[in-house]
Amino acid sequence: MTNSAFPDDFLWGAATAAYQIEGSPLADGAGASIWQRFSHDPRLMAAKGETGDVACDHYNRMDADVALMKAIGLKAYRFSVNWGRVLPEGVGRVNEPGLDFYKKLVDELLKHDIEPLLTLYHWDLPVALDDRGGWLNRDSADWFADYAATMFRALDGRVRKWVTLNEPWVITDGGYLHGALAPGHRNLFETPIASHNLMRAHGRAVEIYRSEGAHEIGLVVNIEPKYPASDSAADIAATERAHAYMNRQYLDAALKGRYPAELAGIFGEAWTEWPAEDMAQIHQPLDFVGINYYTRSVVKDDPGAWPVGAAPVPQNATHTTTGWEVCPPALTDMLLWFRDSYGDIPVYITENGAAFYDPPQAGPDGIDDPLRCDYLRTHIAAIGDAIKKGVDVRGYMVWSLLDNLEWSLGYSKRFGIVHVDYATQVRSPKRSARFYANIIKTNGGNLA
Ligand code: PNW
Repeated sequence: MTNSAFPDDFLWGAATAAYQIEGSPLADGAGASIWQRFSHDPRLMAAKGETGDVACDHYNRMDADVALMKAIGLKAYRFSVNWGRVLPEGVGRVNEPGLDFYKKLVDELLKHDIEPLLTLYHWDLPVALDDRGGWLNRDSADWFADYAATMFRALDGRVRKWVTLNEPWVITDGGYLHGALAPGHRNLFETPIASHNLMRAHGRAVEIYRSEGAHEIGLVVNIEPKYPASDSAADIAATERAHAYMNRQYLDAALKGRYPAELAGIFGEAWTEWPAEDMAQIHQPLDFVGINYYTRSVVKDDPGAWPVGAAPVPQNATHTTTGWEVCPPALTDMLLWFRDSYGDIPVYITENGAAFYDPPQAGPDGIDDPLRCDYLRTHIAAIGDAIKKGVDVRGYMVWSLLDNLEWSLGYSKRFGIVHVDYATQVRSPKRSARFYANIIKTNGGNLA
């Protein structure tokens, strides 16, 4: 069976993030990040004692890792920059050795004909800025704009696709509401403030890009489509609230210049109506939107499920080891919803993938991971269905190239298409890497 849905220049790639793979977080003059502090605090880190100190040692193995990307046939690589490597105090002085690491990475990618997608903020805020209030400080939008301008001046042209933020919802829900992610706060009142300043930072960076840069810039959001558990009015209203909180909060702000009306009810006295100038600042034209898709959620009304009043209803389906339901058709639905709600803006699937229990030992053909192969096949087919229905999807980045530090859950959650033995740092492509290589080679034409 062939699937001709994918355009010839479709960008097949893989994604990672700095703190999850690089290691050497303080090397060569880098300033510490909030993930350095969080992972070293046993009260905060669920996987106690697991840190990004070494991770995949990518900081020292970058050349070999790019060669691995080439061997798989990747056309694109999405990575993030650790802000504090470049600006150890978060603002001001540039640390050239830190910036050099990313210049060399981009050179190496281009040398191998792999298109870089650079994410400016994948969660590692410099502690020097967290000590000044981090994302709760209104000045954070200016700090981020200065950092972004430094990166644009260093790399625009060689990097042609820029991402401001990765997943503002996860940053604030995990980092400021529930405390599961850095900086580990649990404060309803802080949450909408941090969200709003992140979006102001996004808007400022895009605005600066229009004067400093010449290519494309966008925002990456995680979208988890919400389905009602029944057709009762209460469950449908709960579904709308969950959807507004998790999915529309950031897309409506960036693409429509307003927050969903539901947020005032969800946050109650913690909600503020923000000035119109702020909303105009956030509402910048974007060249693309990156969407990270992992799962959907079926929800029911539950007043006890604070603060949204919507509780997930477990489904009889395959689940990943992070507890996420595998549901490819929801990815097609979501892409159609995105186009119908926000218009014909180009979309990249900037993350999609799954953690499963892989066999610990490689067989003669490497690590056999049939569930991950099936996950990739069915989700890529779901994207093909959306393209056939007219959604302008331009690329797909599997999460992740390598097994890596799954944030507070540590190293046991393996998302890689390449296995990493953390004791030896040996990389072994899994069957899914070969499977994906074949998808790339046939431009998605062989999904059987
Ligand atoms: C993303 N959720 O995080 C991140 O961008 C990656 O760094 C991470 O490793 C990957 O997905 C796998 O988790 C998410 O609860 C974390 O909906 C949580 C959610 C979504 C994405």
